[in-house]
Amino acid sequence: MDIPSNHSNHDALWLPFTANRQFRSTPRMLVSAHGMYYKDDRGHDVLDGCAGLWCVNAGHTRPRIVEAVQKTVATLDFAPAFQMGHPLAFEAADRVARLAPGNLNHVFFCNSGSEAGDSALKIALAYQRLRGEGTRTRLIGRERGYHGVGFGGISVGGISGNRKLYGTMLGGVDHLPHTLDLERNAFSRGQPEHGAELADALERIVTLHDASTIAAVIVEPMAGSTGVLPAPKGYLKRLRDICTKHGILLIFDEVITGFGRLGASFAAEKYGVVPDIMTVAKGITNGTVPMGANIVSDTVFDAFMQGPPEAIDLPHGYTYTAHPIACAAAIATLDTYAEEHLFERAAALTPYFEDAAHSLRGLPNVVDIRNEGLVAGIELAPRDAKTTRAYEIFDRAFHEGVLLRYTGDIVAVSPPLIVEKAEIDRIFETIGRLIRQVA
Ligand code: PXG
Repeated sequence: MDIPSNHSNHDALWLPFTANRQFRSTPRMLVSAHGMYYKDDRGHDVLDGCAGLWCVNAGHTRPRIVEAVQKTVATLDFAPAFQMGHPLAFEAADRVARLAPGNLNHVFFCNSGSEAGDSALKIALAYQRLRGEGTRTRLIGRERGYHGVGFGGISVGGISGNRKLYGTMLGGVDHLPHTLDLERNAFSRGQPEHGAELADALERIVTLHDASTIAAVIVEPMAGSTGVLPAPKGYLKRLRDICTKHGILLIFDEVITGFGRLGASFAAEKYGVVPDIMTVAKGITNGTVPMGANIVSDTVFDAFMQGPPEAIDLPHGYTYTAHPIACAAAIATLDTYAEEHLFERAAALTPYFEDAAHSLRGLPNVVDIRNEGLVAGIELAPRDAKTTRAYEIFDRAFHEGVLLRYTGDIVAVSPPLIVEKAEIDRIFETIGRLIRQVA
C-alpha cells in the first residue's frame, strides 16, 4: 500500500505534529501490527521501539484485548454515561482504582491524555471552590511539561512551540523551572542526583502570588515527550510536601509513566509519592481504544459529594466517557499486564536496558543519555541545519525497520514491555550506527 494516489483524496488527510509536505515525499506507512512488530506498506517488519506512541505496553494485537473489543462492539456498541451506567464502566473504574496507590480511589473517564489534563485542572479548580477556597484559581505547570493539547494542557505545559500560535490561553498560570541539568547530571542512570532543590521554586511562587490564589500544581513525574527527564532524587517528595503545606493540590500526569513504563504500576508507586489527582491514558487500553482518566483521592472526591444528592456534582464529561469498548479494552489490558507480570518484567529488564542505552556514551555528538524504567533518551548536540540529527536517525531507522521517536535533538526509546533482550540490542545498535552516520 502507498499513499492513495487518487488525486481527489491525496490532500485530504492532515497529520498531527507532522511536516505534512515533507511526509508526502517520503511517507512512512504502517499497515499491520503484531507483538513487537509493525509491518509497513512494503511488507517489511518494523521493530516497535516506542510502543506506538508510548502506549502499546503489552505489545500489539494481543488476543485477550482484541477479543474483548470484538465481543463488546457486537453486544454494547455505545452506552450514554450521563445519568446512565453500564457494568463494564464500573468494573474498569474499580480495576484502575485498585491499581492506583494510596487513597486514589475514584476514577473519572475521558478519551485521551489531553482531556485527562484539562479535566484534572477543572476538578482542581472546582474542588478548591467547593471547600470554600474559591480564590484559589491559579494553576502551576512546569517548563518542558507536556499535558496534551487542550487549552488547559498547553497553558500549564511548558513547550513554547505548542503555545506560541494560540494566543493567551488560560490566565493565571505560572511555571516551575524544568529539571534538566546537563552540567551536573549528564549521563545519570535513573533519577539524577542533583536538583531536588528545584522544587523550592514552588515556595517562591507561593511567596509571589500567595497560597490563597493557587489551586494546583501539575507535573509529569518523568517528563516524556520533551526528551525523557526523570525527576531528580527527592524532587517529587519535596513538591508533595510544599503542596500539602500550602493547601495546593498536586496533580501527577502519568499518561506516559503509568501502567508499567517505569517498572511499577505508576511513578507515584515507584517513588512513594502520592498526588491528589493522577491523569492517565495511553497504556490504560494498551493503545487499542482511545481512553483517558483522572484518578482522584477520597478527599477530592468527597468534596463533590456534599451537595444535595439530586444535584449534578461535577458538570463535566464527554459523549464517549466510559465508552463500553474502551472499558472492555481497559479491563482486558489490565488482565494482560497482570497475567504476564509485565510491570515486574519491565523492572527486571531495566538494568539491561540501561546498560544498552548507556553503551552509546562516547559516540559523536552524544551529550547526554537519560533513562528510567524502559525509557531512554539520547540527546545529541544541535547543529545548524533545518533538520536535526535526531530526525534523520528516526527517519533512517524506520526505513531500516526500527521505529523510534525524536523530539528536537533527542532520540527517545520506550518499547513495549514484552521486549526481548535481543530486540533491545537491535534498537540501540541501530541508533549507535545511525549516530555515526549522521555525525
Ligand atoms: N500528558 C502526557 C505526559 C503525554 O505524554 C498527553 C498528556 C496527551 O495525551 P493525548 O492522548 O491527548 O495525546 C501526553 C501525550 C511523543 C508523544 O512522541 C507524546 C505524546 C503524544 C504524542 C507523541 O513524545 N504524549
